[in-house]
Amino acid sequence: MTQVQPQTIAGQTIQEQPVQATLPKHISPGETPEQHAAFEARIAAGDKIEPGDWMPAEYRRQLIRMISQHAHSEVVGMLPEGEWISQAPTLKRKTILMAKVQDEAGHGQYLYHAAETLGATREEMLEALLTRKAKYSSIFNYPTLTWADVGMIGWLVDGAAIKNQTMLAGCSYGPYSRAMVRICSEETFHHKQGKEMIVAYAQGTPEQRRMAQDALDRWWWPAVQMLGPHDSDSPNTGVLSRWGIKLKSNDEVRQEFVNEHVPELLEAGLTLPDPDMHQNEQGNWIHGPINWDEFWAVIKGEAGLGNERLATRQAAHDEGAWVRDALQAYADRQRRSASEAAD
Ligand code: BYC
Repeated sequence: MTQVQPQTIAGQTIQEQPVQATLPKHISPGETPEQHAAFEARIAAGDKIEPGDWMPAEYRRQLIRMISQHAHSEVVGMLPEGEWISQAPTLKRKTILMAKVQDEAGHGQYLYHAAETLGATREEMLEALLTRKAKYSSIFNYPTLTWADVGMIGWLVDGAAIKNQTMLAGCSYGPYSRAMVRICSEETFHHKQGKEMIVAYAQGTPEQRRMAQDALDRWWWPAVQMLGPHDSDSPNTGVLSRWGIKLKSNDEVRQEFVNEHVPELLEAGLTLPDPDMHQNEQGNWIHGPINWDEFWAVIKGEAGLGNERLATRQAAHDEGAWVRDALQAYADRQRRSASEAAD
């Protein structure tokens, strides 16, 4: 508490009430620095924070924001590839793609459950998605124009996602960290099948090579953007790093992604759509400037397919209402039978 000296105003002595010293932004009203210190000591010791544990309100809010947006990305992320299931060129490619798209639905489920452990309801999260209060990954607002886009999504988008999610597997919140371990092992299969497909086309007929290069030309920059704004423009990284949610910054993860993928794409005989790309003395591949205006326009739905994606999700949500009603009626009946049996 700050001690306040009495003041004399218009001849009267005013004894002001002691005022609460301003607390840092990450400490919410009602929380004490001591509670925060104990919480941060647990994180420093490598403990996982579990659902029933005390946690700062801002830690909870940040996790709900991030995990629910991650869940939305998995679910909306089914749309660009899902469009190609009926047009896959062979039975083998079709079964792989079906398995991949089903995996993404499963990832959405694990993640919605992880966010529910923090007190968010499924209804609130879906409402936030459908009314644009919550974001989902910019990458899924790009169209899949040819079959090669399916392979390029596996190679680049899942490749970028693995870099980010391997880091999140070590995060301080138990349910998110454990979901990431399982998701990453499935993403590894997605990444391998995408790379195998594109390498085959890059070494195939001239038409296949053209298709692979065209897919790289369109997906490279969105994949680089997907890992988030530069650290200098990333308002959430500070507090997420402080609390062991993000163990690496956006630019660090992006550098890992670029370092792994550039040599592999070049080895496949493809050309990066970035005239500034070069390797520096430390061995890092350095990319040219990123078009952040495009990134934000795509997120806001001013460019790309954001409006169509949300309309598709809204239609699926409306058409699925009877399933949710039926599940609710079944759960109510089970509860009634259980309570009648107990009487
Ligand atoms: N798109 O302070 P920042 C998959 C927002 S799906 C849209 O750096 P943060 C797959 C950000 O939300 C895998 N918005 O944020 C599925 C924030 O706005 P709000 C998707 C973005 O959280 C199907 C603002 O920009 N992975 O693998 O520290 C098929 C400032 O950013 C984007 C995840 O979701 C973006 N790309 O860091 C195939 C991973 N980037 O929320 C594959 C979980 C930033 O304050 N999420 N924004 O309004 C994360 O790791 C982090 O949230 C991010 C951003 C690295 C993405």
